[in-house]
Amino acid sequence: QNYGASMGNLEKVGIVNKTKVADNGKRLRKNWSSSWTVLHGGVLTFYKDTKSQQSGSLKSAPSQIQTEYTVDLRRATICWAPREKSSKKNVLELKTRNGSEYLIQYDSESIIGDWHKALLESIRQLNAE
Ligand code: I3S
Repeated sequence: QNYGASMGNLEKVGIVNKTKVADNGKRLRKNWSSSWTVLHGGVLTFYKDTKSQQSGSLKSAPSQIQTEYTVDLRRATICWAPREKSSKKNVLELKTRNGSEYLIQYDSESIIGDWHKALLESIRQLNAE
């Protein structure tokens, strides 16, 4: 995969904190970690913990950077998480059509606000197709 060549089509990329909280409708125990995160073509991809990747090698080829979660945004919903979902600030709640749920968080309000807008826009475009 030529990462450089695909950059032109990227809708958004950055680091966020995330935890999966449900899988197929089943509650999961929270496990917050930071991830390189890519929004592209109606799919949100979280890559494995940036800390473990730094202790490995940042020089590793993109093919060696492991995907943690791939989230199909078709018929997903995104909103600010209700206060009871987390004690953290600036938390987004992403729910997929097949009953998976993720919390996405970043201390900077402008950064998480940009993710919110980008995810809303991506979901809106998928709904319009
Ligand atoms: O919703 P919870 O159970 O209060 O979530 C917290 C726990 O996941 C906690 O880990 P333990 O399961 O080891 O207690 C995490 O360290 C916290 O970050 C979680 O709460 P927040 O409010 O940070 O999402």
